[in-house]
Amino acid sequence: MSYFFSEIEQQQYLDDGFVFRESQFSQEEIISFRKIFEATVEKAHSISDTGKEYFLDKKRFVDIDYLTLQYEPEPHDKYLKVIEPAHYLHDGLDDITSDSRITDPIKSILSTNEISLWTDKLNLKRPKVGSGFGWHQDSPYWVHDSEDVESLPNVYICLDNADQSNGCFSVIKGSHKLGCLPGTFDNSQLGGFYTDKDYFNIADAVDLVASEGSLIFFNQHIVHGSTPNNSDQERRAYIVTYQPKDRAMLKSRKVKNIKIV
Ligand SMILES: O=C(O)CCC(=O)C(=O)O
Repeated sequence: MSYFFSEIEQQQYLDDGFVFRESQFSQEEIISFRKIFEATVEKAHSISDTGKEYFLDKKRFVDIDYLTLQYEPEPHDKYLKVIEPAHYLHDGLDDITSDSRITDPIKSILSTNEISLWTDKLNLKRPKVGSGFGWHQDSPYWVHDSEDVESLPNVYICLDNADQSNGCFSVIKGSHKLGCLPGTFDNSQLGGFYTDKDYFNIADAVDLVASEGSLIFFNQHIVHGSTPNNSDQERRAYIVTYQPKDRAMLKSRKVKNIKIV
């Protein structure tokens, strides 16, 4: 079975900057993914004390070797928000990143059969405490470290049903065509990473209401974000970014080619 993009999807990716595939994994697989996700979170908590703590805009971060843990802002600063890169903490994540339902469409986007990992992260967004992600692009974070920022497609794997109430993923349709956009200037430390709202059209925002097991393939330049999780439901996501084979990963500068299955 292969899962490459159809011509229509290929065109959609070019035109809109994303392709949404509903319910790609079975209930059993989702349960197994969640177990891996939560074991990874537990592992991250268990080693957090060994890392170097710092604060940016009052948000707490911990670096442990190549790993960065980002915590929710106060008063929820005991809760993890993001773990990146996550695959160091659990071997089970390797099976997910090499699953052909995920990698075939990435191969379609990159027009190559051989790919490697750029980075991967777990976004936790816990019930009632999970904060949002302001509108931003990923490319400005990566442009100085990647040898080719044009070749870094992402996939967002939905581990829970998500809608507006728990902060589903949202994109500005078509904004990937604008390339790397200017950040905001508000004297904060992280402001430069949020996209200046004068450079995109908020009317083009699409909330990607998704059921668990859905996949969202999205371009590294697309402006995206999400609102806080004010509900009592989880909204967990695993986001993986790929590149052509034999290229160094974002943080470690090691190469992690994806095995061909
Ligand atoms: O998890 C989300 O809703 C957004 C994540 C995101 O924008 C990011 O990790 O760059």
